[in-house]
Amino acid sequence: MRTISLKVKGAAVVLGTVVSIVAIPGAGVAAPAGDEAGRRSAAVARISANYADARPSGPDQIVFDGGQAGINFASRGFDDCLSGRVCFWDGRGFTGWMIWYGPESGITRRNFTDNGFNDLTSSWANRTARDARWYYDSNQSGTTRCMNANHSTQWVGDSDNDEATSMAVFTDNQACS
Ligand SMILES: [Ca+2]
Ligand SMILES: [Ca+2]
Repeated sequence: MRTISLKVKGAAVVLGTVVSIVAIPGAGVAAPAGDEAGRRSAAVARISANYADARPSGPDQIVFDGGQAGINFASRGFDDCLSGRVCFWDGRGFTGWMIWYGPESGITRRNFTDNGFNDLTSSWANRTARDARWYYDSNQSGTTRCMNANHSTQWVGDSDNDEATSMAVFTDNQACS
């Protein structure tokens, strides 16, 4: 009886630890919710002030170039990337900060350095009918990875993590593979 009781207790402790690990990171930052909201509003203010054509669009969003691009600072998942857009997330699994470009007909080449999103990408979605690429360096140079039309990846992998500096969207779905 005593042994069983101890085992149950041990299991409860382990379960409690697992729950804590899952609950704390949330968007990948071990900070209370209030601090996270403060960090987001500071980022909105900083990027709005420092980048051309940027303006706040709600507490957690910035749009650039009159709506041709934007950052959602509190993305919860893939569905935040609307159809017709190409999106890049700071976090794995389509979470955290998300920069988007669209609509499809208006996207060509972009430098993430123009939008305060340099070297952050950990997951992406190409929700257009056109192939696209992202690049390690500015102006579509350096190591590059294909983003096939209507594809996404939840994790770019250790070696490609936080490297993306520019991107391009092509005119059809045959440009890369
Ligand atoms: Ca990242
Ligand atoms: Ca880079």
